[in-house]
Amino acid sequence: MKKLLIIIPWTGFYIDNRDCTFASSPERAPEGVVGLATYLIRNGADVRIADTLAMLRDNCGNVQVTLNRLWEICTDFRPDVIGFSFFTARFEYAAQIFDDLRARYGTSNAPMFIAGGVHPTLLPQVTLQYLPLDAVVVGEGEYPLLELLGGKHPREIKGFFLPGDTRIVKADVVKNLDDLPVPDWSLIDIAHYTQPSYQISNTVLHRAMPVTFGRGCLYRCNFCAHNCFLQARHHSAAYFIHKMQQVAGQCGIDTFIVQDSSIGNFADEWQQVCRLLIDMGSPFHWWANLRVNQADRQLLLLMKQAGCIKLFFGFESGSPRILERMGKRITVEQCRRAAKLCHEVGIPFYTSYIINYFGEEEHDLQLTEDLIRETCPTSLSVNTFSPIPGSVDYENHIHLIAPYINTIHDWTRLGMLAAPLRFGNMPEERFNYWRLRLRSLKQEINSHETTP
Ligand code: B12
Ligand code: SF4
Repeated sequence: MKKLLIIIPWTGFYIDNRDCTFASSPERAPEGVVGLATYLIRNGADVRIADTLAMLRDNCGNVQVTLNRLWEICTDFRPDVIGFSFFTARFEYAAQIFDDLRARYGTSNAPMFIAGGVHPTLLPQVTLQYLPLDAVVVGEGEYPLLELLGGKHPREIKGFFLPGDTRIVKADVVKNLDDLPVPDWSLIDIAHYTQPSYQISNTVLHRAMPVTFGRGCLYRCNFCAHNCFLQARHHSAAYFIHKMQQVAGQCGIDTFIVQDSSIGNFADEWQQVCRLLIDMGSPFHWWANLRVNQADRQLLLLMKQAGCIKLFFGFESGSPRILERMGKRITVEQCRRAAKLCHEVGIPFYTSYIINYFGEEEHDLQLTEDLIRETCPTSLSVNTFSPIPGSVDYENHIHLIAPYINTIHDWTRLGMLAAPLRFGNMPEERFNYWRLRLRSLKQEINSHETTP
């Protein structure tokens, strides 16, 4: 079998950043890549992960030192294939690393260079335009990579997209997630990722690891790319409990981030998970995302008993008109009800909002402020809208975005939700006023999280 090195690119935040402490600026551990590598290894492949994000942090933001270290890994491991894994926010940094490696390898003895993940899947041609790779993989990586490492030519493998190709064929998805092994976290630096961090755990510090119950989402909100290629599926309850136990043992933690789109998408199965946890004496703390229309008292009571210490809701806007435009399929009344239930049941809850949406008026932002004040979440985040690749809004408004995309850095800005585009109906100074005003509510209300 061929040898594969998967590279996780860094993010711009850490470049030259000597001061960042883990508690203020951490990352969540990369479960997707670690799970993928574990699957390939269990099937006989020799795979390593070069987590340049953790490496750059350890090197106090020094890119050159990190690239030298990466080169040492390459010369020591001698991979046949180097695969980059990235979403749009890290496109630019994947290119930076690729350019460096290509120059170091020269033309002879270079491994095959490929890429996979959200961005190469959504935009294979754009990926190849900026990164002259040998191929990209469209869709889930498990099956195509196993075939490649087993010796098949990429042309014969479903999911591979090569330079010059015009037809995109997605790789087959893993239908039964229970067929996948539990991620082997020893493939990356466990100690690094289990440091307590505010970014990971918000207002109260926890040592927590991610754990995914299902892939994809049942919804398709216009601004979101969550189900861009991941068909919705989930583990069985028994497998998921086994996964939690294994990860807790491997990483020495008892707290989990259930990073699914919404655990309410699979409410019956999630209740089974909760009952199994309760039967075990609720040994773990965990938090998860939930859509407001899926919140009900019974579910919340059960989840609390099963170790749920907080919930995350996308309230998105206090304006019914804007919610409608977003295709979110929730109502302001459902937001109020979800908040009320959390207060009554005693589960801290975090809400997020999107501003700068199409046709937004100051009046809509006032309604969002009213909703925040009325529902009094434990904490909140206010995100500026950008139409990210993979979303309906990207597909429908590419003509508005295209003039602003001239370099690879512009792609990264778009992926970071930082495109310099205003979609609301108000002058820039009024938009800035509202952004600061809504964000400042976080300080006002963020004083009452209950620790478990
Ligand atoms: C967990 C997560 C995070 C974690 C990342 C943890 C980590 N280190 O991996 C955190 C919280 C840090 C994060 C941050 C952000 N995220 Co995020 N995140 C996710 C989430 C919810 C799950 C990712 C996941 O594990 N998926 C499941 C696994 C199985 O899929 P996967 O990782 O893509 O891997 C599979 C394939 O892609 C492929 N594959 C992956 N790598 C490779 C490599 C090779 C070589 C090959 C062949 C195949 C391959 O095989 C894998 C197994 O099947 C996704 C939603 C989603 N649907 O993916 C959003 C998502 C990726 N995030 C998104 C966004 C926008 C962001 C942020 C910009 C948000 C923000 N406001 O700041 C930031 C960017 C931060 C940064 N600077 O990089 C968008 C990306 C859209 C896009 N076009 O890029 C998504 C799709 C969510 C959404 N709602 O739209 N995110
Ligand atoms: S916003 Fe939430 S519910 Fe809507 S598509 Fe994205 S993950 Fe699914």
